[in-house]
This record gives sequence, C-alpha cells and structure tokens, in this order.
Amino acid sequence: MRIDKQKIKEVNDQALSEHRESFGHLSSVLGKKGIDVNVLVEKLKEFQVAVPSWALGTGGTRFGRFSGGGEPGTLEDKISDVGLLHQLSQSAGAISLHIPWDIPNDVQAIKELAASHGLIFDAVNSNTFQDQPDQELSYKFGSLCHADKKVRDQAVKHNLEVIKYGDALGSKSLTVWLADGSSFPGQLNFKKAFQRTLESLQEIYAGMPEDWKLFVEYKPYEPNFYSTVIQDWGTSHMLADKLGDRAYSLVDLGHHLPNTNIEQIVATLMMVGKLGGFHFNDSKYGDDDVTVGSLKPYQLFLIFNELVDGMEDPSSNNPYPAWMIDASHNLKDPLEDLLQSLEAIKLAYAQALLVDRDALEEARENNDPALAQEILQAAYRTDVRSLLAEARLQADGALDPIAAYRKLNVRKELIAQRGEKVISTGL
Ligand SMILES: [Mn+2]
Repeated sequence: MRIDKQKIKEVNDQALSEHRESFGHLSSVLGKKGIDVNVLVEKLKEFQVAVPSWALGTGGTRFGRFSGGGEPGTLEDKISDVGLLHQLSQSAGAISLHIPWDIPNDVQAIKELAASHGLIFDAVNSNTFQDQPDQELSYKFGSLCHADKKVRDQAVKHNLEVIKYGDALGSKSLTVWLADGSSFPGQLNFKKAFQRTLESLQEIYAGMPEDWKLFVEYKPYEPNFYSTVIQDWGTSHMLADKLGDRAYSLVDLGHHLPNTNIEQIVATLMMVGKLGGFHFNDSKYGDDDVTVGSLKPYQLFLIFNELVDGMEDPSSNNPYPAWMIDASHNLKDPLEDLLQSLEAIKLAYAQALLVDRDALEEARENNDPALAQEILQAAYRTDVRSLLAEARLQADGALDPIAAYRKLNVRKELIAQRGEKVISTGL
C-alpha cells in the first residue's frame, strides 16, 4: 500500500501553524547562537536509517508470540511496509534483508519495487544461528567455528550465497552475526574457536566483490550462556583487522553488558577507521531490543556525540557507517514502534549536531569538567522536535508521523488487504 500524498498534506495542514510557531522560535534561539537551522535541516534530510525485514512483524519471546494483524507475509509486503515508513518519516530510505528469510524470486521486479518506494538495499545478513529445513548439517554446536570442517564449509557457502543475492539487488555489504559459543565451561577451546572463525571469515571475505564491506558484529552472551566466540568489540576488531581493509566492526547497542561505555567504544573504533556499521535499539537488562531511546536517551545522545565527532574529524578515515534499527516489538504495532525509533535516532543526531565542539575541546584542555558537562547538556536539553518536523515537511513527509499513521488508518488498511492472521516470515 502507498499513502496518497495529498492525504499526508491534508493532515500536515491541520498542524502547520503550530509547527511554524515552534520552528520559528527554535530558529531564532539557535540563530542567536550562530547556528544556521537550514544547514541542520539539510543534514537531517540526508540522514537515512535502514529498516531490517524482520522488524516489520510482531516479535515474540521464547515464551510466546502474540501477532498483530496485517503483517507482511512476503518480501514484497516487507518492502511496501518500509516504503510506508519512508513516506511518513522520510528517514527510512533503505531495507536490510535476511537470507534465507528474504530470498527474492524475481530480482529485477524486487529491485524495481524498492526503487519505486525510494528504497535502496543496505547490508545483507546471513543466518547460521538456526537450522533450515533443507540443511544437511546442524549448527547446534556452532557454524564458522565448528569443530567439523564440513559444517564450517557449509556455513561459509551460505554466506557466499547471501553475498550473491545481495550483489544482485545492489547491496554493498554483508553483516555477520554469529551465535557461535558455548553454554558450559570446558565445552569449547577458545583459541581453536577463534582461529576457525577467522579462517572461515577469510574465505567469506575473499568471496566478496571488490567494492563490498564485511561487518563483524559482536555480542557477549545469548543464545549461548557461557561464552560467545565474538564476544566484544576487541575480538571483533581483531578479526576485522586481520581480515583486511574492507572488514569492520559493527556495534549493536544491545550487545553490551549493562553500563558498558559504548560511546567510548564508538570513538575508539572510529579513530582507527574501523567502525563499519551500527545497530540501534535500547535495553535495560540484556539484548532486550526495545524501542530506540525509550530507556536511555541521554546515552544515545552521548553515542551520537562521538559519531558526529568521528564523522566530522578530518583526520579520521572511517567510512560513513551503515545505520540500521535492530529491534523487535512484542506489544506495539511494529510500524509505530519503528517510527518512534526513527524519531529517537534523529533527535539524538540533531542534538549532537548542536554541540559546540570548539568550546567543548577548550573546556577539556582546561580541565574543566563542569563546563564540559554544561556544553553537552545545553545541546541535549534543546527541544529539536520542530527541526525534525521541518526536515520531514520539506521532504513531503508527515509533520507528526505517528499521528498521521493513525489518522490515515494505515494499520486498518493493511489488515483489510492482508488479513488478521498473517505471520511475517523469519520470526
Ligand atoms: Mn544487531
């Protein structure tokens, strides 16, 4: 489904005068500080975040799953849903596919469909964390690290297939996240597991087209409860460093133990040019995958402060990172949840753009932590919502995406088209 542009405009018109007032006020406040809001609006319009195909359906837990209605049952439906998010937010201009859940039958038709929604294909994701029905050997005891070379070969072959599908669609990167690890002390030889994983990744790296990047994602625990082969950013960076120039670490916010200083990890990886990708979500206890910014918005801002610093640093050769939301929703309408995540990401980005970097650096050089905090919090406490709304308005999106989604009865329409009981593939 697509929303009639005129309808979005009609909804926007109802809130236009209020928006003009808020945006005018913010423009004047920021203008007095020497900040040109038009520059910020342009940067916000450019900032696009990929939506993964698996976030469009209702997720669940190991205890159960309560699906909503009108979920996307096919790859075409998933693309259409990201298209809706992009139409409303003008911030979700890419989709990230997961193979084998999203194998395209007709590559050309899928490419054309995505293009018609203004979407590109971001990083493709492989899956060796579960067995597929037609699979010969099991990943129960690991994939790229497995003791049996035949299992490792099968997992490498799968990754090469994922690259082939991604290449056909115009993707330029592969994200590898491994569940490989052990659940009991003594189960795994840590050194052999690392070496085997490295060798397998080397084969995958060698099989990538020359303009592709490989992202190595890390996670401290789960599904294994004692050890994970790629447990942290240090291990991920060691692998990426050994693999070569086109291999990078990928930071997923939820893949850290509680209270980890993620902003410092981001700064360090960007300093050495090795931060390739970023997965957004929020968490309280573990890899909770809840809505971005719903629990720790200040931490998200501090992370964005380092991301912006890294992106603006002329001495850094870090590539522009691939942004993706990696979350799931077991209670909310997934599309509403994704709109909230997109908003939270861009709020943090906009606030980070407001940081007076010269003044901050001066405070640091003068050992003035109180002033440094004042500078950061002045940016964080600025209400930049009207800035985001203006960027959307200028790009033909909705002033308030969730309000528009509800007023235009999008979910009701999706249920009418697809039915109450469609289960999204892959979940
Ligand atoms: Mn992730």
